[in-house]
Amino acid sequence: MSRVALISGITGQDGSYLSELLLNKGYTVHGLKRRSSTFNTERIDQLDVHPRQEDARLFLHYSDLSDPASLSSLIRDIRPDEIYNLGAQSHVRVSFDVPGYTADVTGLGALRMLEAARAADIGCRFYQASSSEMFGSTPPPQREDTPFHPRSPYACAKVYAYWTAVNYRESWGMYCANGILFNHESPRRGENFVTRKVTRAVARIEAGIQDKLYLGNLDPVRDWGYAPEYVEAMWLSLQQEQADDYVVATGEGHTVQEFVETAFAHVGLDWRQYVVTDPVYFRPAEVDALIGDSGKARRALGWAPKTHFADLVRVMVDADRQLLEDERMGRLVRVDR
Ligand code: NAP
Ligand code: F7E
Repeated sequence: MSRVALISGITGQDGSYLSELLLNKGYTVHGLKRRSSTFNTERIDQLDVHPRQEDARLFLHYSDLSDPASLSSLIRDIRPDEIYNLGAQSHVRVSFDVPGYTADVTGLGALRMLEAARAADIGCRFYQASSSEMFGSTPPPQREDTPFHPRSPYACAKVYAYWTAVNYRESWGMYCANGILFNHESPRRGENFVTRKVTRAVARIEAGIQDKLYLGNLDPVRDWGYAPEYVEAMWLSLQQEQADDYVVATGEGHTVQEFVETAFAHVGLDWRQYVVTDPVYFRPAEVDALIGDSGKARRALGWAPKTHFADLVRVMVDADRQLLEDERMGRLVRVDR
């Protein structure tokens, strides 16, 4: 019998890679997709398994993390072995503009998923996509026992979701695992996160269709890893005898400016000629430095990052160059995004 997984956030960066991973492992995958006025399945369209096909193993369902009734019936009907809660309003800067919505979806959404799973009483395992943003202003290196000091509505919501998952483990004996994920990126990263904003701009500037790149604070340090490797850690976290919480990180820190320099240098351009500071991208409270110690995940899960900073930047810039070329040639299928 094929194992069954339910993924919230299946249309996002991580959801798309996790779907591929689980389908390759033989799982039947159900994804929770929210209603939007434009198509939002671009990242999983290449999986293209139509539910009418006899061998279909990928199914999408309309639901929403703000709608407890729909979550309950979904979990009751699907009876998943594993639930991955990746859905969130995940943009830190935006969370200052929509704090209530962020708390509802990113924080309470996790509670709603957990409560629906508990009520269904099906013994499923639960993964919560927690964030290094929870450490906020606590200096690096950060690991599982580092105190949280969140600096945004997003980070506060993630702290709530983190402790709720721990609480369901301790109170109800449910298998709940938190991944404390440090920044992870890929060609599928949303276009308004800094890495993708930069790599997309580099490709467009090289092609002569953009002349400036407006950015905020270039000083923060981030620990940037490669998203397909981080979804491996998610799956591994649910395959252990005991549920636990794990930092997932490369252990390498780089400033935003270093990312910018490396990306422009990859196509032979000097970033100083193109980058303009725009305070609109500053945050009311910044997180200065996040660098994770993933020793526990390495020991317990046998997980280790493989892609390092310079390769990550190169992969992302080259993917955006390819994407522009595909668009120019009128190619419609972009399976690598
Ligand atoms: P992402 O690309 O922004 O994807 C977020 C997903 O959540 C999308 O599928 C989105 O749907 C969905 N979503 C948003 N609001 C929802 C709602 N009300 N109901 C149901 N689904 C909703 O994020 P990601 O980078 O893949 O990250 C996955 C998870 O890991 C998130 O929880 C994020 O906070 C967390 N995380 C990410 C990082 C990172 O560096 N990437 C680091 C730490 C933690 P649409 O496609 O319709 O927008
Ligand atoms: O910003 C600075 C910005 O938005 C990184 C999410 O996946 O990782 C992500 O959150 C840094 C910040 O990611 C711009 O001020 C400068 O210091 O790419 P970001 P993030 O805030 O680190 C964590 C772990 C998550 O959990 C989140 O879900 O870059 N920065 N100029 C900029 N950032 C953006 N977005 N845009 C700029 O123009």
